[in-house]
Amino acid sequence: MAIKRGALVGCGFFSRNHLQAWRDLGDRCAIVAVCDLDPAKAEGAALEFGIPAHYASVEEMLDREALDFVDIATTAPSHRAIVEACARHGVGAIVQKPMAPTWKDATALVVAMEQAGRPLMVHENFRFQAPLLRAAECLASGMIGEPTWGRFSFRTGYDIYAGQPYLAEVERFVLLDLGIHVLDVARVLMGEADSVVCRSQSIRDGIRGEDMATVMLGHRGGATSIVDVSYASPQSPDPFPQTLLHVDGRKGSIQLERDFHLIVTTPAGTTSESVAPRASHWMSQQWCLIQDSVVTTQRHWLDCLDRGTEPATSGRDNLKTFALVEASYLAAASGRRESPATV
Ligand code: NAD
Ligand code: 89V
Repeated sequence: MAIKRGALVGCGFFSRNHLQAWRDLGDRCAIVAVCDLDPAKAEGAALEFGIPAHYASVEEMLDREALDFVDIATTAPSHRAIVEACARHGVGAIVQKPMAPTWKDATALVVAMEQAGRPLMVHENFRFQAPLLRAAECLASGMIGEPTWGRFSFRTGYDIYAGQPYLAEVERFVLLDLGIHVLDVARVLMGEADSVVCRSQSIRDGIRGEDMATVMLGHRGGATSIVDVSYASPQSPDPFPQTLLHVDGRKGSIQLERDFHLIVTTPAGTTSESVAPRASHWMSQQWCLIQDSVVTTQRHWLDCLDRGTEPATSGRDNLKTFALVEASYLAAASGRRESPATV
């Protein structure tokens, strides 16, 4: 397969993980340009990662570079315009979550890429985390039978505002930033949901949006699940950034506990295994769960480009997760059970 030529837009906090991961995948792709509205950030990333070109304008980059894909690591308000620019230039894109700040923008950017006939993947990396891949594999094997109930929980007091200060300013906060990851995991493990109940809370002083939310999903097969997310849960030790889960099935259960401890109960007995992520030299102890999943996510994108197949977290697929976020906001406001939009 030919080496894929990519460009990264948005050289901020999280982009380093993307650039490190593309470097790990360097036998399959080359990042040939970076872009940031702040030219110093673009130049700094280009220098550090040995990337030949840097730009302050996406349009200029798309005009000048011959690209197989663009990796969009900017924050959500810019995603629609950048994806639409990629669509106009006939270039595929992988875009960070959340795909957009609103349902309207999210659907528009998916349609733009579909009309251009180019691939679009959302960089939704939680379902690609090693422990969650293993839990999904156990469930899919049928060893605990059909899932009947699940709890997917991400609660932390970790100071996320230090790295991502913009999160304090957003009106739609924890459901869109973090709930979107965990709702996606619930979809993958339990199947599609057709009813949503939600309560949200704003706990921390000085933030604009909600930093705690509890969602109850009714899944089409009859199962129920709880997705609870919180950035306002001080604790020690803090499991950040682990998602913990418990799934009951007709024949057993799966529990993912702190420190990557997976416990599976089946009619044959109970087993436990460590499902820790792989850590490589550029990863930090705290973030390696996520950093390792960035490599897995980006590898999946390259696999799909090479094979011409639809990514598991395509724009169209991620709209189904986005619909759960929208329904959660609606349910929190109305106090009623809401139905997610059909995608
Ligand atoms: P950031 O603000 O640190 O960086 C974003 C960069 O994009 C900035 O340097 C900004 O100048 C640049 N930018 C904005 N609009 C642009 C445009 N139109 N053209 C070129 N450059 C532009 O943000 P961040 O914390 O790195 O987050 C980026 C994205 O990554 C967000 O969507 C966030 O939700 C996501 N994120 C995902 C994870 C994860 O685990 N999946 C973790 C952290 C952040
Ligand atoms: O995914 C995110 O954007 C991050 C974090 C992993 C900390 O939740 O906010």
